[in-house]
Amino acid sequence: MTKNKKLIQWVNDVAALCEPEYIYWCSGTDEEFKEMAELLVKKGAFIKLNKEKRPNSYYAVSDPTDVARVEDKTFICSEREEDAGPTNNWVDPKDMKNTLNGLFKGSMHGRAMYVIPFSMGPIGSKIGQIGVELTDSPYVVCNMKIMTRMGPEVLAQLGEDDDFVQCLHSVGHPLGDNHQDIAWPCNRTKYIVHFPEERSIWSYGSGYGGNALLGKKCFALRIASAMARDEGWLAEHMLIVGITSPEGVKKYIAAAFPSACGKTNLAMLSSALPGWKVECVGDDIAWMKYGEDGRLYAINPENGFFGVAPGTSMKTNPNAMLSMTKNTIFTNVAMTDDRDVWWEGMTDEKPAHVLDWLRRDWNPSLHRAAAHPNARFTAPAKQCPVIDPNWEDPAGVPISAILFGGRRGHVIPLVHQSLSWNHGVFIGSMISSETTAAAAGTLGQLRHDPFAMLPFCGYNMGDYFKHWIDFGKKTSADKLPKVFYVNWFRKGEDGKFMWPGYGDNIRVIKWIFERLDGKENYVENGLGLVPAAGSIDTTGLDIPQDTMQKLFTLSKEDGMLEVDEMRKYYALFGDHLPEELNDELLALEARLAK
Ligand code: O2Y
Ligand code: MN
Repeated sequence: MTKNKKLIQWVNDVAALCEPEYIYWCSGTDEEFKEMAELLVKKGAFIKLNKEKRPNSYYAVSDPTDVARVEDKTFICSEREEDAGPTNNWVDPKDMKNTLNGLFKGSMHGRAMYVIPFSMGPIGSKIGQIGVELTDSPYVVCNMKIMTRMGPEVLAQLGEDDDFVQCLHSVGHPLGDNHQDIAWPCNRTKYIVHFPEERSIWSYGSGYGGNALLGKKCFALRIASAMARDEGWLAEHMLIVGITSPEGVKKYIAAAFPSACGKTNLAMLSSALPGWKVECVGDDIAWMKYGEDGRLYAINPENGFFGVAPGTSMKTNPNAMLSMTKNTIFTNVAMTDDRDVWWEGMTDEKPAHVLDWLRRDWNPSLHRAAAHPNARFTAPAKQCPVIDPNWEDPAGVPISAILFGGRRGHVIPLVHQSLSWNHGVFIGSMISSETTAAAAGTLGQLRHDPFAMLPFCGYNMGDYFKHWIDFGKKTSADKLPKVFYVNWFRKGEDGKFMWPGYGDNIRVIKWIFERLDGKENYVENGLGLVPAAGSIDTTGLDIPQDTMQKLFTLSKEDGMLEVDEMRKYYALFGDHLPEELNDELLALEARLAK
């Protein structure tokens, strides 16, 4: 157990509120995972997959109403509304606590309350943080075991008086005398609530993904971004990769893309260019602090991948496929007749029969998907064949470049480099992307997603921009990472993607690598520095030169429309918009007008 007084008090207070049948302190061992998984098998919540094909792996399907993050039910309840800002839902914290106390009262009746002590980041890392999740969901316990470092070592690290992030979760489905449990308990009423000043999270009604695995989006991004603002570091929605050139030079890159824009694919990229190697530190979240040498160091706070299954295959992401061969939980995919998993895009040929994610018989003649588009695999990061040797270095890895990107069919070039740090912050604030199935809501609509943090910033986005501007002043310009914007998704007149993407993205990374070494391989267009003609290595690629050219064209008219749109967007932030960003907008307008 623990001697931490705040933890003991909090566990007692929550137990008094939620009235669970008993309290269980998780050890985080492999044996516990197996016991918990077997319990879920008995409840009908897990199916054990074929042990010859997927050892120690399980299959779950959720309630059809509980399949994605619920952004409209996600709240940042800061003391002042202004501190949540115009991009977050806000309710007065006292009112929200009243609502939540009502909902959580007795919400764990008939269930265990699991205490999950977890570390985000290698235990003992100065960049890492500790949290404790209290949950009534054994599915969450199993997933947290994969996604975080969990168990008594964390409690030992915590000490008697240390603070930790309080993460309270209930599926909101108490069991009364006459109520049988169901495979995926949840509640139509959902609240994902953050109290940034208290560093606490209350999540009610959902058992799925980022709504329920509270170490991930709720803690590692929303609460951590507020901590990072207060303490002078960065908590970002970024993958981290190590890139080694054929000459054996290695550099680390962090990259922010909106949800389901291929972060996991880039994080594990298998290079189309001989001699180039990509190794994965993390696929979703980066925490970054300055080291004593003035450079920026990043850790992956997570211990596993919660990746999108549909579209993942041995062609698109072999390393992800190989990461999930064992010890993996699959949610909302389809199950084959020999108790393995399948999803759209996994194989060229579709299986003749599967059970779909709604447990219905499915065959290829039915014109509907067998897996939910946001179906997920939860797999240990250490199983990734290209996991970076330094991925658990408590000191982090030194970051040489930051990439921003989005899913943009038009206008935004394949790659461009910022002209300065402040201009880099400007292009991060400029990200907009077509929406995907990762969050509940309409698909395919263009929305602003600055720094890919729109759903994840735990405070006023205008202040977040300012934090980035100020952050760049804390070291010398030569030590700051260089900033780039990439767009793999530009389409031609025929509506097809012009760039092949996936393993060929290494060609763009190679250009970036050369820029980091100071190669003069660029020209200026209005947006920033773009590759000079012929400076992207297209060896072995069947791509016409005029397509390569079109990947970088920017008409004055399109550029000016972007400026107008950004001006409207910036107006949302009022006084909170740093003047440096307004200056960058005016400078862009002037460059385009030339
Ligand atoms: O959390 C979910 O339910 C799906 S969304 C997600 C999952 C893993 C990594 N990133 C995301 C995201 O929305 O960015
Ligand atoms: Mn993400």
